[in-house]
Amino acid sequence: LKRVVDDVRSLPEEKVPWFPQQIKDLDRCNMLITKFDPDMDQDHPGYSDSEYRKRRAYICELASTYKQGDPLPIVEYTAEEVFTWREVYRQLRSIYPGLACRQFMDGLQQLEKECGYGEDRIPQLREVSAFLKEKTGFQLRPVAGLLSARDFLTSLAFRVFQCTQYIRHSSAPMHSPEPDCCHELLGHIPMLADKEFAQFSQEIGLASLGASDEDIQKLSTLYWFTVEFGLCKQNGTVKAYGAGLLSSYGELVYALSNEPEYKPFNPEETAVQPYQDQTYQPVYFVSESFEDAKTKMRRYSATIKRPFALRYDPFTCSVEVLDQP
Ligand code: TIH
Ligand code: FE2
Repeated sequence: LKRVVDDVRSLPEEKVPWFPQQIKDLDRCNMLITKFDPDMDQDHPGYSDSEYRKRRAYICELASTYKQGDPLPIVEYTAEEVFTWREVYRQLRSIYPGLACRQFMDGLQQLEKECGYGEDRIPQLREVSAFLKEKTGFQLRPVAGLLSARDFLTSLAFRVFQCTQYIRHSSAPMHSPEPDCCHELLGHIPMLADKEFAQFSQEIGLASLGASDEDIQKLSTLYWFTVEFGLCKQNGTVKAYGAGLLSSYGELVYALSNEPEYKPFNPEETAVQPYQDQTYQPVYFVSESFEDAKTKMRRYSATIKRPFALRYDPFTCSVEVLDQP
């Protein structure tokens, strides 16, 4: 017999890490990693640009004070910022047709038609969030920088995608080691407009709720090699669906050249593949199709041991915890 429990901490089992059960609990999931901070990292292209750092601090402040349900902040981008965006958009747009997967192209075309995507302006998170909500139920939330893996994955369980709102430094438009609005808007958003991909993303999120640190590590590695750097076969050719590729001209071209190593996507193996996040990946995982990736991922998630079952209720945007003695 299953029983709905109000708070997972009341379960008799020892030490289940806290996790949000309602969408507004995401206000507590904001642990940042200061890895690529232009204020701390001497190798950041914006490190010696005080104007850039001031701008980043301002935009990050908007995210830090954001609460679930607030209207998303509007940023008036400067001419220099729009210039960087234009550069990124123009270059990437020209190579997408041969290298990006079908689902990405569909999403991008809809965004260009219905959501003001183009090289002349940087789309606002607020309008993009409204667009996605209608397509797949995903909504956006502003974030001040790189989140901890647990907090980032957790939000996916609620179909919430955490987005940075600042832009990369103008000196390095073709690749950034950290997320920025080009990465979110060009890499992630078109994919999140696809129903099947949205479901795939939410399932990774649900698998992460209350998981051990070790399982979080594996799930975030799986996330890395699929949602960020995944490749898949389509009509006999390999295409990119990972957002980290689709927002970096340099790495997109490299990933689909014959330089890097390809391995077939297989969650058990992929989950323990070491990765680095400073530059291009030496290895990518290729799945036979989206359907294939989803099925394999689902099978893998089912092996993560937990003393309870979870059910997501889309009407209340909350997670029910089912006790199973
Ligand atoms: N490398 C990506 C880009 O240049 O847009 C950004 C990131 C992807 C994954 C982590 S950071
Ligand atoms: Fe990303």
